[in-house]
Amino acid sequence: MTAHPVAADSGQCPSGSFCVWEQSSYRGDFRHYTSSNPNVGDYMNDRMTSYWNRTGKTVSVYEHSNYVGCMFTIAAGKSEAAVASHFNDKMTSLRIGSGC
Ligand SMILES: [Ca+2]
Repeated sequence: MTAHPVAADSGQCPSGSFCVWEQSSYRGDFRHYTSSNPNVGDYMNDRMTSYWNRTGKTVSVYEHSNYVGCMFTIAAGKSEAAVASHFNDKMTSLRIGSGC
């Protein structure tokens, strides 16, 4: 085990994107989004565990498709190495540029 703080790879997560990883600490399967997405699709559906918001805007994430079931709002620049357990592996849609 290491005590080093974990940080997302800025090379993997481009500026201007909302980045999502399937594992904690910005690891595992990865997608990044530059616009709102009403259904992230099978690859990332119900899998988000860590994220980094590099859009420069507020992002909101939802448990269901079409922005139904607000989970939480993410400020510009914020990242989390692991979302709260009750939000883990649930995100299905995301909105860039607005909270919920
Ligand atoms: Ca879901």
